[in-house]
Amino acid sequence: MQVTDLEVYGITDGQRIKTPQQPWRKTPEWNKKYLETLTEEIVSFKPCCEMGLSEVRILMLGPVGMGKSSFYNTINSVFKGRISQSAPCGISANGITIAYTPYEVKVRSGATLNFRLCDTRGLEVPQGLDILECNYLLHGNIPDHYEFNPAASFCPDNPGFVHLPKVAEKIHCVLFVLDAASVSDMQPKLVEKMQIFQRLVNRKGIPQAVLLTKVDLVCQDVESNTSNVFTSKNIEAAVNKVSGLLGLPRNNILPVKNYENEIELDDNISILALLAMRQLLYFAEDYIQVLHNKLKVCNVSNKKLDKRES
Ligand SMILES: Nc1nc2c(ncn2[C@@H]2O[C@H](COP(=O)(O)OP(=O)(O)O)[C@@H](O)[C@H]2O)c(=O)[nH]1
Ligand SMILES: [Mg+2]
Repeated sequence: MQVTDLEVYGITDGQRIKTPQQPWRKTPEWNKKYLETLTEEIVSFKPCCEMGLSEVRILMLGPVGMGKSSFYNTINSVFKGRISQSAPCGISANGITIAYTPYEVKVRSGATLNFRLCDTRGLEVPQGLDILECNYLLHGNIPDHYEFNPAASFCPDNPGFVHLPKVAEKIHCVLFVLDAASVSDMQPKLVEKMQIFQRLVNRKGIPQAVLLTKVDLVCQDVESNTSNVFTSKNIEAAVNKVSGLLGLPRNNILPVKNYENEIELDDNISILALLAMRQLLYFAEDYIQVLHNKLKVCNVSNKKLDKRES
């Protein structure tokens, strides 16, 4: 007998149970304590105070309907302690989101957390956000709440163009949002557009990650319990696929299941969303550290130049 695939089952009380699979990404045990730990870490997140930066901006980019606005709603729900839908979401031909909105997240006491999830117009081909607009967004030139005009690109002549953006108005991490169900048959033109955007983000040295939404739609085990996400072969395959497609390390691909049908919070959905959120804050924090070090070097060399000139 040649064994090519072996699954081991145990029998308990006459029921057939499957032995647990090895996770493809390890995390501590998912329970209330872990949820509290993640929550506290995110609440206590503080970007570099030496640079006078009190909050970081994470820009969500991706095609319409992928779950960008829903991700903000999910994170906001976790901290609000109830399902919340402040960002309009749903399905519409050209997308429901047309404005640049840096959403804040508040805890129950009313305190605001030190990051903003920036929602914006979808990335469509041939329409949608264009590369120049993306550049202005990254650079902080586009004012908060600006409504994109599908008939004309944003340009420096637009009223409200921020000519000298502060570090706090720039983007500190880019989050490409894709849904797990559609990654296997993405339009080549769309992939190409995303890669062009990626090159721009890379050139600016801004960290990037991918949020892989709707994991409940590609695996029944995950649909029935979100905590199965890191043992699901389908989700692992989707993560590998996106990692190859966009040339990013696998730990930059963050699976989530957004709140969309639920009317009560679910600890497992919340834990997965917070794991993604914490990772994004780590990326932004590392970037700001690099910026800070660069500024220090620039200041030292400027001082040397000043001395030589005087
Ligand atoms: N099943 C499922 N549906 C989702 C998930 N995230 C978002 N959706 C649904 O996908 C649709 C589009 O979401 P939306 O947040 O408006 O996408 P956006 O255009 O990227 O902002 C909505 O009907 C959501 O309810 C998810 O994780 N699972
Ligand atoms: Mg939206």
